[in-house]
Amino acid sequence: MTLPRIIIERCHYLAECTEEPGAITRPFASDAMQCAQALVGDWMGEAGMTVTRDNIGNLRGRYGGTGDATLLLGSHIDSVRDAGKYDGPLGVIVAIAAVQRLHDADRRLPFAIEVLAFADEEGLRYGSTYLGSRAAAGKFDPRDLERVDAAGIKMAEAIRAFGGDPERIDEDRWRGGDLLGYCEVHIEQGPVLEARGLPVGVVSAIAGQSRFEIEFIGMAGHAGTVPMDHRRDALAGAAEFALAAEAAAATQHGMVATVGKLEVEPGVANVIPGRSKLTLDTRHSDDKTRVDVTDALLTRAQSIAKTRRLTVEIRPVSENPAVHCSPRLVSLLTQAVKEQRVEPAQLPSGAGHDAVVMSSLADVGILFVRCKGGVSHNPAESVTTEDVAVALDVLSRFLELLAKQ
Ligand code: HGY
Ligand code: MN
Ligand code: MN
Repeated sequence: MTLPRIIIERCHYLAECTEEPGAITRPFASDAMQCAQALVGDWMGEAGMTVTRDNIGNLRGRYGGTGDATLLLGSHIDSVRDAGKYDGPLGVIVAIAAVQRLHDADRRLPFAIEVLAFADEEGLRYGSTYLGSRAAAGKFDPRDLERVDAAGIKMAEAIRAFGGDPERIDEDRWRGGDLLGYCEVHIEQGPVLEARGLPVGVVSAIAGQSRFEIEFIGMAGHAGTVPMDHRRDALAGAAEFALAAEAAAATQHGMVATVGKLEVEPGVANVIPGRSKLTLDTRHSDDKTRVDVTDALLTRAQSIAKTRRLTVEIRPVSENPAVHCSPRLVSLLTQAVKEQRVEPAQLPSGAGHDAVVMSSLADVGILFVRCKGGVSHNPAESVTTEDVAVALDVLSRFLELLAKQ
């Protein structure tokens, strides 16, 4: 079986590691993650890598070189709920395959390669993004250890149960000497490459992202007896806010705003909702635009609460400024794409990636792979073996070009 075919097969194997039979849901520090790491660890070993797991739970495969510097490759192997097979895993498995090629040819490059399978990029379990890459980049916020999941389990406990030591996450930061950069292969999760008939593209920049938790507090009451003008309906407030977020984003080219999660209490048909908790995710490639629209939305939340006689609590969850990929890595990736006789397209990423955090540690580059209909965060996510073959050849060529520098 060819390596590209093996890559696709491995993404399918990894999809079996889930907390929800019939769907792909692989949260941070879960049994599903243990299952995935057992597979990825084996594949790293087969490619001649030494495999370690750090305290936050990242899996790290190292393939030595003849020089002291290291190139980092990788992506994440956690998922959103009811995810696709490729968001994250494709990048890790293509990176392992590129090392496999070197190992099979008994080749060592003038630098080491370390493949990082990050433990939590999506933030599904604890709401905070990039836990794995933050630990590796020395940007982990210990206050996150206090976060509690839906089952009431603190992050510190989850890390301990998973085999890590929450007191020693600081030791996960990269201490391996000079870095040549961090390069991530990832599905595009958008429609551009498909529209242009291209198998791969090189990412120019990653949009900035703000994430908030917003809670509206009103008054639970009897659905049959409280007149409409006496109500303090927390869900109606949240609904008005969600539509305001949609409208605000629509007025700014390139802006997106999403209310992705909404919890309602007590969540009973004949009770006026007393509390509603929602998430707000705003993004734009220009940080000032993102911050201005987001600030206006938070002010709108206050005015909605005032008009509806609600109280509102606004809690920041995370903020990541826009990140520009390294011109050096962009140019090497572009050269490698050209050598596959593919038109080298450059495009921005609306999705966040571990490269956002890794950019604090090293130059970053991302190679996008076309995905069908641009669909992602959805079980319908799909790529072709042919496009994966191009991506693998581009990555292999990128390694050679880097070795020549
Ligand atoms: O939300 C994102 O952009 C990424 O999938 N974590
Ligand atoms: Mn994702
Ligand atoms: Mn991803």
